[in-house]
Amino acid sequence: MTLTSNPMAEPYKIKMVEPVKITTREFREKAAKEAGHNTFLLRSEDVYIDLLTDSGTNAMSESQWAGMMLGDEAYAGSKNYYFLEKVMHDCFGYKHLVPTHQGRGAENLVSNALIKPGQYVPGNMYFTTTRAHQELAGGNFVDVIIDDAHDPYNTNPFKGDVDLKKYEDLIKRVGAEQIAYITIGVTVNLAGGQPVSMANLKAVYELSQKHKIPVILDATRAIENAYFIKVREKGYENKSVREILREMCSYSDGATCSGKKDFHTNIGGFAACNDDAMAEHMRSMCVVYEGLQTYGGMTGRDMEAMARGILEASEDHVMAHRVAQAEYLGNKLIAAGIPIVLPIGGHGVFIDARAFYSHIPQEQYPAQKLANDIYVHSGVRTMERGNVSAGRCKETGKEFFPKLETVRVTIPRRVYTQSHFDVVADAIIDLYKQRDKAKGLKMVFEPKYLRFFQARFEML
Ligand code: PLI
Repeated sequence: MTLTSNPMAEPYKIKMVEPVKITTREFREKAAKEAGHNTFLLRSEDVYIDLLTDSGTNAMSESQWAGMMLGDEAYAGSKNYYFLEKVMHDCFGYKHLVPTHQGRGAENLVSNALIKPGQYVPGNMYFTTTRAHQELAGGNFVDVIIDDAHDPYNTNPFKGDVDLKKYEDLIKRVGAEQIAYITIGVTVNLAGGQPVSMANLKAVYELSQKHKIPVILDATRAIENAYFIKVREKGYENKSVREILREMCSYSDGATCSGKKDFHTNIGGFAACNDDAMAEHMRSMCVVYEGLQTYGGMTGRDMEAMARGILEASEDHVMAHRVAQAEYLGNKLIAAGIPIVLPIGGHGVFIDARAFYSHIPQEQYPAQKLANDIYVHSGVRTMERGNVSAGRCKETGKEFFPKLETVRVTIPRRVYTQSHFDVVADAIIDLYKQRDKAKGLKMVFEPKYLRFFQARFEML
């Protein structure tokens, strides 16, 4: 291993800074009300420390910025596309690359290529945009993650694993030909950033091959997952993150990927696969929805930054630092008795809002309220990942009431330092001491799709 003795010490130095605004509680109360108590509707300039998401909020390196100056902005056949294609092939191993504007563009292409209306799409817990595209294409999502994933305090190191029995039962119940494909999120965002083991990926692939069911990875945070395999799964400790990543992808037929996370970029994504016919279908959809098949909604400079970012992020010490930051924040909260999802995830810390605000029923959106309160208390922005994010059942129209009702304290890459995390931890700990005073919310505006982005609430 090439890790420094303290992985928490930043493996970079700071060359440019962005000032942040410090506001009063009164200011933030007004801002929160105007935003309908939804942190997605706050203005970024009114936020002190922005831990809403790690999506597109990363700091690029000097190499990435230098690469931006080498953008070949040709409509067709940009040299940056061919570089990205080579890097994707070397690191992920898939034969075909279809670039997209971001991850959900790729999800649209894959869903359209593989789903026939009425078919089932099993997955290891849903992700919001992924399930939305599967449903829009006429598919029915079925959760086949292990039960441990729904228990915030279960410390299984690979809580993202697929439950093979649940998967096999689905195959028996509906027939393999009624299953469009299986999606495997690596890592599983809504379970708390939990990884999938190599043994499980291999077993799922073998079972799927037996039944001719394609396996599609959601490779959005696959590099993080590869790092977790390195440090948690026996036999992988001496392999590099890049070697592990290649092996993970070898147990799949294709992938969707948001380029806005692991790759240290601010925009972009791709779909990838090995099958020629699937690639052809996705390319023809790409030109309709994304852009030409050699840019898919990205500029040449975006593709260059992404390719360089993939190479950077897949270095062992880079992921070690990232995971150490999440652990630092998580361990501070655990030490103060704050209920968080265990083990601490890769891209952030997930607070168990049902335990934090145990007096607020789930129909009054405790996680939404906690995200609101953290902002009002400290200027720190986080995100609800619970009942609001889960939405409603397509058939019954009823809310899902997921077991995990969390607030995600998400860590953008290379943006914040240890003292920022101290401020965040202190704010959450302080709020926990006054938790009994909090009241729930009622939803007063609910959009049709992906409601958590735009829903509005009033205080009860
Ligand atoms: O935001 P996109 O369209 O580039 O990617 C969608 C997407 C797909 N899969 C997973 C696991 C995601 O986490 C994801 C986006 N996540 C966001 C925006 C987040 O805040 O986690």
